[in-house]
Amino acid sequence: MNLIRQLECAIVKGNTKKVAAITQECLQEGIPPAAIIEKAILKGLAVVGQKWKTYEYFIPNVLVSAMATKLSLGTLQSALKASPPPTIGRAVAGTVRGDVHDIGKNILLMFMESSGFEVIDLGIDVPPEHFVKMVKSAEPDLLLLSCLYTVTMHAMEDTIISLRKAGLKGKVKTIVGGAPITQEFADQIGADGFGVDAVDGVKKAKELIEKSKPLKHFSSAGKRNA
Ligand code: B12
Repeated sequence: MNLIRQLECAIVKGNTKKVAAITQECLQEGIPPAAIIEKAILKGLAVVGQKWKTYEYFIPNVLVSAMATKLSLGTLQSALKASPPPTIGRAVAGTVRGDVHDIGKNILLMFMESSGFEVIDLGIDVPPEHFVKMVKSAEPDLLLLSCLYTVTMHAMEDTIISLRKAGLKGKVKTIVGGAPITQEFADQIGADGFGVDAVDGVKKAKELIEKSKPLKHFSSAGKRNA
């Protein structure tokens, strides 16, 4: 069985003992991290999702697969951090209130970091007021909101409303994403951008940074003045 297929199986089976070593072997073979994510990790997770739908897997099975995914992503992240590109912007990110899914967000953040974004990850189940607090203190260019559970989609809108109430809506660009999110929903809640996947998310992030560049002023200490 080739390495990519081995990694996919390790994700599906939740093989937390072997997954990091197989990921390392993939890297040593020269397989790019993006290909490892797409061809092994995302494929494995799709199989997990299917098995859950057909009642072959239950929450504990999904949890071990999620744990294996985190170990694999951690190995990829260490490799990517070894040669960081120049910083092009700062982003605050999190999974919205009520939602604990973070695999997709973590993949997006890895892609963001390897594309030159400084990322402040607030984790999962983040209430709107915490996003607001962090936008005030960290002064990011972008706020990245993730959501996977349809029941929590309204928390994205709540977050954007809270930003507006705090007078921050025009100061930070908001990008939303996650399996149930669409461009239509993003427009409806007043987000500045939507990314269908991690690659598209980085593309949208770069576009928004490009557009807002002329408006930004930095002091010599690198802090934004306006
Ligand atoms: C793994 C998983 C879990 C794990 C999560 C572990 C973790 N650390 O994330 C656990 C077991 C904890 C879990 C719990 C639950 N889950 Co769950 N879970 C899944 C599963 C199998 C895979 C999700 C996943 O990681 N996909 C892979 C990632 C990479 O995809 P992604 O998140 O969409 O991300 C990509 C893009 O969307 C995008 N993206 C994501 N975020 C962002 C943000 C921005 C800004 C941008 C630009 C892009 C972007 O980029 C990513 C990479 O390309 C799915 C099934 C499936 N087929 O998706 C169910 C699924 C999402 N879960 C589901 C449910 C119902 C639950 C529970 C309610 C179950 C329960 N009864 O308790 C709880 C939720 C509790 C809560 N309050 O959140 C349902 C949701 C249905 C719905 N109506 O919304 C699904 C669809 C399963 C199903 N078919 O029923 N779950």
